[in-house]
Formats: sequence, C-alpha cells, structure tokens
Amino acid sequence: MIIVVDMAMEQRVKKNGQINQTSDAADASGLLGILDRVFNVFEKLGEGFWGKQKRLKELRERLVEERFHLAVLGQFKRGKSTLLNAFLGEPFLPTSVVPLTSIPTLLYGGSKRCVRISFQDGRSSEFSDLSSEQASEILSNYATEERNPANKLGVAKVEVEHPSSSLSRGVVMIDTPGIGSTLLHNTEATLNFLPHCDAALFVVSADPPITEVEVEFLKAVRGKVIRLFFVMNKIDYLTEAEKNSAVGYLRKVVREQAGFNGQEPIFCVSARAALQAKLKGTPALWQESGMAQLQASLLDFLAAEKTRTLQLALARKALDVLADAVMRIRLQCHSLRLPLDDLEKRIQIFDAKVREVERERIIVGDLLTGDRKRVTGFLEKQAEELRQKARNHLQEIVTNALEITEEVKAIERSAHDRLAEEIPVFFEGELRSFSNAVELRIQETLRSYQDRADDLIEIVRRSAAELFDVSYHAPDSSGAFARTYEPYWVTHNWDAFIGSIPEGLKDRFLPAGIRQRQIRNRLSKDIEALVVHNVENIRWATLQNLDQSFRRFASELDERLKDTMEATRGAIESAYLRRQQRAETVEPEIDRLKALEGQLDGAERMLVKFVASINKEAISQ
Ligand SMILES: Nc1nc2c(ncn2[C@@H]2O[C@H](COP(=O)(O)OP(=O)(O)OP(=O)(O)O)[C@@H](O)[C@H]2O)c(=O)[nH]1
Ligand SMILES: [Mg+2]
Repeated sequence: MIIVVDMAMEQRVKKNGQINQTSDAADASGLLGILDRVFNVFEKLGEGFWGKQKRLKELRERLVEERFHLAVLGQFKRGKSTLLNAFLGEPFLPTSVVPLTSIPTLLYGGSKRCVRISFQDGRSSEFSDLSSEQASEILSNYATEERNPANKLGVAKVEVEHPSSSLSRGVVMIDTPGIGSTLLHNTEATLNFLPHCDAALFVVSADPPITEVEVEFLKAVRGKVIRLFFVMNKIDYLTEAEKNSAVGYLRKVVREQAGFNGQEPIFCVSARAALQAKLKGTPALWQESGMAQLQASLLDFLAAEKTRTLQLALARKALDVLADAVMRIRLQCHSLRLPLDDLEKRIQIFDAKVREVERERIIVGDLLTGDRKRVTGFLEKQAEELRQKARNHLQEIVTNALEITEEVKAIERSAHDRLAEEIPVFFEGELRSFSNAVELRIQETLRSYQDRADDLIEIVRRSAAELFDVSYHAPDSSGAFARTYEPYWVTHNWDAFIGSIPEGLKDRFLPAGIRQRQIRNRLSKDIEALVVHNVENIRWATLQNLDQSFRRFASELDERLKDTMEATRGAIESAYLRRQQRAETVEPEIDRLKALEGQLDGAERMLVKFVASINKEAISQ
C-alpha cells in the first residue's frame, strides 16, 4: 500500500501561515529580515506588485518549510526514545524494556503539545493543547507495539509538536522503531523511512557490543543519510576503562565491517542520566551525561550545513524578483515621462512582440505534452522490465527453496516463507533504481525546456528594456525552474501475502513428478499476483511524480511569464492610464516610485552581500 504522507506537512505550513518562530537559524543569518524589508516595499508599491509579493511569500515559506529531518536510528531497546526524551526534557515518548516504538514519530517545534495521527486510509486525528501526560498517553495508544500491535490501527505517521528549545532550529527530530527485533514490521517501517532522513543519530548501547544486525543496518543507512552521528548510549553501566575499550571496539567494527573511515566521532552518553538532569534541572549532570557535547555538535552541524544551500538558492531567487521589480519601476517612470503619442507607438510594437512570445509559448506547451507521453512510455517499459526481473528472481527463489526439502507440505511452506522474506528486500532495492531512472529521464527532458523558457522570458524583458530605454538587467540566477522533481513521500508495505497452502491430502497420493508440478503451478500463480501488485505500487507512485513534475514545470513557466508581463506590459499600461486619467498626479508618482526604488536598491545590495558571505563561508570550510 502506498500512502502519501506529505500532505500533513503541507497543511502544517499552511496552518502556520507565515513564518513561524522555529526558523531562527535562518533568521540569524538575516535572509528573512531582508525578505521582510522587500515585502514591505512591495506592499507600498501597490497592486502591480502583488505577483511579486506572492513570489516572495513563497520563498519565505520555503525557507521555513524546508525543515531538516534528524532521525534517531538503531536496534530495538538501545534507548532511542529515552535519548529524545532527554532532549525534550520530559518522559514524553513511551519507553520500555520490551520493543516498543512501532511508528516513526516526527517531533516539530511548536508553542504547545499537539499530536496528529495520520492513518493509512487518509483519515487523521488531531489532539491539541495537551499536557505532557495526555500526549504520552495518546502516543502510547497509537505508536507502540504494546497497544497497537502490528499496527492494527493502520497508523501511517505520527506528528508531534513540542515546545522544547531542542526543536527550535527548523529541525524535525524523528523517533523510529527499533530494527532487528522479531517484529519484522518495525524494521520495515524504519527502512521505509530512511529516504526521508537528512541526518541521523545512530544509537548503539555500551552493552551489548554492536551486533551483526546493527552492522547490516548501518550499511543500509550509509547510502541514504548524508551525515551520521554515532551515539553510544547507556555508558552509566561502564567504568571509564570499559567505556574506552567499548568505543575502540565500535570504531574498529564500523571501519572494518560497515565501510566507514573510522574517524567519525562517537558520542558517549547516558540518556537516562541526561533525562534526570533535565527533570531535576542539574546542568552538571547534563554535562556528565555526555548530552551537552552531543547537543553542541548537533547545533554546530545544523547551523553550518543545514540552511546554507537552501538560503543561497532562495537569496538568488529573491534577487531575480527584485531585478524584475526594479525594472518595472523604471519602465513605469520612463513611460510616465514619454510624450503620449510616442508612448502609444512603442506600446504597439511591444504588444506585437508579446503576441509572438505567446504563440511560442503554445508551441512549447505542445512539445512538452509530447515529451511527457514519451517519458510515460519509458516508465511503462521500465515497469515491464521490472515485472520480468521480479518474476525471474522470485521463480529462482522458489526453485532453490524446493530443492532444499522433499517433504510435500514442508517444501511448499519453505518456498512461501522465502518469498515473504525476499519481497520487501527485492522491491525496496528496485524501487530506488526504478525511480532514479525515471527521475533522470524527466530531468534530461525538462532541462532543454528550461533554456527555451528562459529565452521566452528574456525576449519579453529585453524588448521592453530596449523599447523604453531602460537599462536591462539579466536575472542573476539560472535554474529558476529547478526543483521540479520532488519524490512522493511514500511508505511501502510490500504485499507478501500468499494464498494458503492446500491441505495436501490429495497431493500426497499423486506421483512425485505431478506433485512437484502442481506445487510449482500454485507458486507461479502466487508469484504472478505478487509481482503485478508490487510493481503496480512502484509504477503508480512514480507516475504521480512524473505527472507532477511536468505539471509543475508548465505552471511555473506560466507563472514566470505572467510575472514578466506584469513587470513590463503592466508597468507601461499603468503609466499610460495615469497619463490619460490623472495627469496631475504624474510628478508626485514619479517621486514616490523613485524613493521606493532606492529602498529596493538597498535591499538588493544586502542580498548580494548575503550571497557573497555564504559563498565565502562555504569556500573557507
Ligand atoms: N541504564 C540505562 N538505561 C537506559 C538508558 N537509556 C535508555 N535506557 C533503558 O533502556 C530501555 C529501552 O529504552 P527505549 O528508550 O524504550 O529504547 P528504544 O531504543 O526506543 O526501543 P524501541 O522503541 O523498542 O526501539 C528502557 O528500559 C530505558 O529505561 C541509559 O542511558 N542507561
Ligand atoms: Mg523507542
């Protein structure tokens, strides 16, 4: 089953409306301040700048929305939930001596304690303004193995808002179910979640030493999470000497068996002591628990790396919006000064150019539709190849399983078991290469359109600049259409259900050859159904991505063209109308526009400085 769980996040952003308080990392570096300043100038400029204001608002929202996912991963019972509770400062997430957390739980910063449960069938329940105990109780009911065994309630995701300052840097901390217990669905839930993690704390415990299961898990995590922090928990069990040898052993294993370079810092903590420190308000104990050091490293990391790339991209986009706005003001001022008949003539020439661009836009739209069909065809071909690959692979598994034992019921059962084990592993691996291949094709296709789209916008701007003697300022940033492909946030419960094994009484009296054939036939039918169903899951999600990418591209192109028209044709038109209808207001209007242009110039200088400082910071690191 595939569930799109990103909606809840979108709603959160919408619900919060403007920038909320959790964005202080971005705030500190000043970008939000500059955007605010520009936003206010646009407000004063009035109706003609509403489009710009909207674009700026989107940039601001993205700055906040692009939250950083920091997951806590590890084998069951290593103390992941306890560690998060230490950060939160209260026993908020349920913990236990038996495998417990069963649903990934996302912790956001907020002013109150709220819990939102999203179900696999699309329903959701929200509980707001809770006490710590009430929130804990709700989490126990929905996100633990004890009260929601094998996720009988069909929970897809749990989101929590908490007022802890640890969550105040736009960071979303995530408690994940422990891997490697006998509860396979918990391992699967966490593996499904890995693609959504930006960085992770990998929690092992001092005792027992790192296990084979953890090493295998580490290998899986390595390729998916850009930054890993190793945390050795429960050091309260150890003496200093034991701790040192445990760290040495862990370092050796992660280097020799999991492919790390062995230089990664390992943070030794006692989550239990840290939680006590927070509850009692004893900073010395917090320091002693090792958490102070871990927290400081996390903060450094978040401050340095998290927002930098995003801020750079957004600052560049904001510079484009500014350049457009300044151009609009200049066009408007110039049009206000031109003799009327001259202005009318120039408007006619410009309109002819605009019509040409509009015709071209329609052609680009048609070509895009054609290419979208071609990429869809590629996707279908990939899906057919995957079906074939899956059939062959699963048939091979069955053949091998049938060779192991001769006993009629046992062989069929063991083949079923092998299939059930193999299906999540196989499809999880294939999902990535399938979706990467399609993503690559989409990107290649859209890249050529990006240039055409830039050209169209450039034609309109340049014509306006030339016709109305305004200095032309080409946009600084390329890639205005970047970020067209945003993979669906999907969780997969791979279908590994196989029809029940027939009683076998009849089979027992059949000759061995026929008996084998019958078993094979039954298994082949099962395999076909499983292949069709699971490939369909992948195909459907990828098709949604594809459709969305093309749709987003087309609508961004329209939007950018509309913006450009507004900045050019709109500016000239509004000047023309004023000249005709309110000639006496022309001079004061020019003064007003010039003053606001000066403010935008100031903001532009700040943005350029901001971009330079980020670039410098990146080079010096
Ligand atoms: N001694 C000691 N015990 C700890 C520490 N941290 C956690 N524990 C205990 O370890 C047990 C498991 O803790 P949890 O936080 O539930 O572990 P988990 O990794 O979230 O477990 P799952 O959700 O099942 O994966 C609990 O009994 C905790 O009290 C620690 O630093 N020291
Ligand atoms: Mg837990």
